[in-house]
Amino acid sequence: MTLHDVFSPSFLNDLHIVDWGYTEDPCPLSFDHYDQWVQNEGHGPLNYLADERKDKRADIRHFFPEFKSSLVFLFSYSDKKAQLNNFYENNPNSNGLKMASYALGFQGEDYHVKLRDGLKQISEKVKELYPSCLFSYSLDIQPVLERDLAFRAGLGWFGKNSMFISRKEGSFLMIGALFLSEKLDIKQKTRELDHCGTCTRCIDLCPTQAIDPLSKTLSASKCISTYTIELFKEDKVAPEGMEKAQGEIFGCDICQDVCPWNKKSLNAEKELDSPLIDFFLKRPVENVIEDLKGMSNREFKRSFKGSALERTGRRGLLKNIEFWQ
Ligand code: B12
Ligand code: SF4
Ligand code: SF4
Repeated sequence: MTLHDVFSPSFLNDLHIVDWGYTEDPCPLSFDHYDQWVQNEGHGPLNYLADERKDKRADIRHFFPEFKSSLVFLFSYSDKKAQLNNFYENNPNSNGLKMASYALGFQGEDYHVKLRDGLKQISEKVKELYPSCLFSYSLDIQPVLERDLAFRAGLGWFGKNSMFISRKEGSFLMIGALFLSEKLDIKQKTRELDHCGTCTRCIDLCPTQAIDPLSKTLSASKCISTYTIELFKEDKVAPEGMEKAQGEIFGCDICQDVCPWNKKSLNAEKELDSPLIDFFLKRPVENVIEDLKGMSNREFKRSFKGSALERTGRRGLLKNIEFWQ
């Protein structure tokens, strides 16, 4: 039995994994690129990218000293993206507000929890083959440059919109990785080339002009995603140009929606059924606001527990929705 047998298509499919790769390289190729971005204040209000955790990202061994190898996984939510587009375009009850599609992926559960469980299941399988192996993992919040890690594992490239793109799967993907204290008997994939070519759609169509085409990074303070997910208080000023966007109340998918690499992987087979849609996207906006105002923070937490929206909270969402009134 090898790892390739363990990672059968049905096992991976159940965990929403559409591709995976392997690398033994603990150091990002683009740390200097990231460091320069921080020096240029690209991180804006996201202080956790610029404080003492910045240098930790230079080497996975700062985070997991036993590191010898990593298995990197691409978790897709493009099915939900397709259903959400279908809802916006065809459902007469759509109130015009929009939500980042990852919030609806993975059965509507916060991916930090849902995909962590998936990574745990995988580590248990790997442990059957490598019983003395130690494990750690990275899934968004750890001090790891995950796009670079996925690049080192040969799974895709960095688009000009700074998204990590897979030729086969597009960019509606989350990246999750397991770190192991042993090397595995797996051949590393060849690193991917840049396939953006002369396209500039994401740069041209970002409403707030947040993308720097040369460095393929964003100015986080100009990005709607920062404003609508990371800034929780009502007194924050929205980025200039946000009024040209499309009703975003949690995250922003625009620079992915316009990317040609996302066209072929989207296929809406089923209707979207989600309590987040029912509450936020189907009712008159005044009713949504009224209900959020009438709730306590605790009631909000209880109603949306386990979803990605819990992070931004009641006040943050009210700030975002009122922007569109
Ligand atoms: C901070 C953060 C944000 C910030 C800043 C985003 C940014 N682009 O920097 C904000 C809040 C804006 C944000 C928004 C979103 N985010 Co976010 N975010 C992160 C986080 C926590 C850190 C990213 C970071 O370090 N940024 C600093 C920049 C400089 O680094 P970077 O983005 O990794 O980019 C690298 C490449 O650009 C590379 N590079 C560019 N050119 C070249 C050329 C060469 C030759 C080389 C070698 C490298 C290279 O160098 C950079 C440094 O390594 C990661 C999770 C993680 N731990 O990595 C998730 C992550 C990037 N986010 C993710 C997602 C899904 C989103 C959103 C789509 C959510 C939404 N719908 O609103 C948006 C997308 C916005 C966008 N276009 O990037 C996913 C992206 C998956 C993917 N397919 O790329 C990640 C990886 C989380 C995860 N575990 O899946 N995010
Ligand atoms: S997520 Fe939205 S605001 Fe941010 S860079 Fe992409 S299009 Fe621009
Ligand atoms: S829209 Fe064009 S330039 Fe932007 S990431 Fe996609 S292919 Fe690259």
